[in-house]
Amino acid sequence: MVGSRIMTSLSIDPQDTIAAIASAVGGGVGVIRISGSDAESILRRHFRPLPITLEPRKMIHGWWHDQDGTPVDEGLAVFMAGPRSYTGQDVVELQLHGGALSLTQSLAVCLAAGARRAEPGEFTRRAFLNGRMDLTRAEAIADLIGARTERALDAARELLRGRLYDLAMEVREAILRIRAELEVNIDFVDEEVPLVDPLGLARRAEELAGRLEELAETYVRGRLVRQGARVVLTGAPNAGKSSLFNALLGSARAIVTEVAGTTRDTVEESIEVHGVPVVLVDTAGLRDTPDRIEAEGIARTEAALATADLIVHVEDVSQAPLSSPPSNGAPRLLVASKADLTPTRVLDGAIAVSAVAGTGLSELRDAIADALGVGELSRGGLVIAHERHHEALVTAAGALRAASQGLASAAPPELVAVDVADATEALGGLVGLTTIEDVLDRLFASFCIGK
Ligand SMILES: Nc1nc2c(ncn2[C@@H]2O[C@H](COP(=O)(O)OP(=O)(O)OP(=O)(O)O)[C@@H](O)[C@H]2O)c(=O)[nH]1
Ligand SMILES: [Mg+2]
Repeated sequence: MVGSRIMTSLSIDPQDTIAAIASAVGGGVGVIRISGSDAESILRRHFRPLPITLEPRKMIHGWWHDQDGTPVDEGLAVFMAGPRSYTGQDVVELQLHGGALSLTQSLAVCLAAGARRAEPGEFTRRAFLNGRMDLTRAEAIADLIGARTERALDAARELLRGRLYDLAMEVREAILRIRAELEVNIDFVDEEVPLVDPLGLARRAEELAGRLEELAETYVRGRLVRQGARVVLTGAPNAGKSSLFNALLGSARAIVTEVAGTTRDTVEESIEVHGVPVVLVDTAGLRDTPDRIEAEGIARTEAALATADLIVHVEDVSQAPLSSPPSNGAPRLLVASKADLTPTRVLDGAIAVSAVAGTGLSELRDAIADALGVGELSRGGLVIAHERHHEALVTAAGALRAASQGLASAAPPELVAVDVADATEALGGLVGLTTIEDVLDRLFASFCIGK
């Protein structure tokens, strides 16, 4: 069956040679990366001058030439012999000038020489398949590149340092020991060999489940830190949404006027709230209107609400009530705006904010973080930021709890062994000891090309 073959990290990736532009184009220096058995011969054919014997990891200065021998660009080349390279194969990296057109021409030379254009994440996939890194570290590399806040970067670094890998392997070892002791009870049940105390094993399984569950609980924060959240501002026309949007952003991005119905289109900007990347969305005030443009804006507000992780509903308490907060199932915060003016009414549970005076903004940020479930994010420390990791931890912990219950209630050891094996397998899958191929397809598809 295509796409569901079980593979292990021992399977060696195909030897065909891949190439890609590995840097963001337009910078001063551009990097082309080539990996595979032809990497060295492509370098020999197209880079001059080159010494007779290439010293691995030593930079050489020269010119990159096309198939007719015409110089394409000047730069540096480095050869890394497999298996001591990023992918575990022979790798060549060229540092050329970063222009989009010249890099594209230089890459075309590699393709004409027989290399294939690399798929997104294909270099890292090869690194994983060749045992250069486990699956969690491969994911860390994409996280590191994509991190939008310092907290997200911290989380990616911890993953890249192998913190999750080490913990998963340590717990897996402990489970394998339980499994071995359980085997004694299965194999020697009718003999004179002393059996292992099932209650002791139950306690150990429970303790391991607790460790995994504690880590799994960090997913609420970790997911937010990695993926961010959408916070949508709503309220009646003139409530002060755009003013608040600008105040949170720290710049006059959205148009503010005293005319009700100023904001037509939704406006989005990224801010950071307690380490979480937040996309803040300003919307058109909700009301019945004959104006076709404003009505289209209101339709867009409704579309924005459908994707909100949190709604911040703004009410001008210097005016009579004009609107009630929309509901779409997302959590809601109430803001009493224009706190510098004399309020005409009290809004229970609302955070008083003045966009003009700048008061109440830090309370609002705290409340947004609380409502999203961020809590106080401490620096460092391992947090679970991937659904795949969360699922594996929850599965392993659940299987351990089941094993523990079985042991405590004197269930047949053969049945307990099944749960123990499930827990081992979940942790093995987490680090990539055994991996389904379509998991790899999905995982590496989210990478950028050249990585
Ligand atoms: N005094 C005072 N006036 C404010 C404050 N916030 C907004 N305003 C005024 O209220 C009016 C409407 O503000 P906007 O931010 O455009 O309101 P809005 O909710 O975006 O309105 P629409 O886009 O029309 O839906 C403007 O005249 C603002 O100057 C505030 O904190 N204090
Ligand atoms: Mg507005």
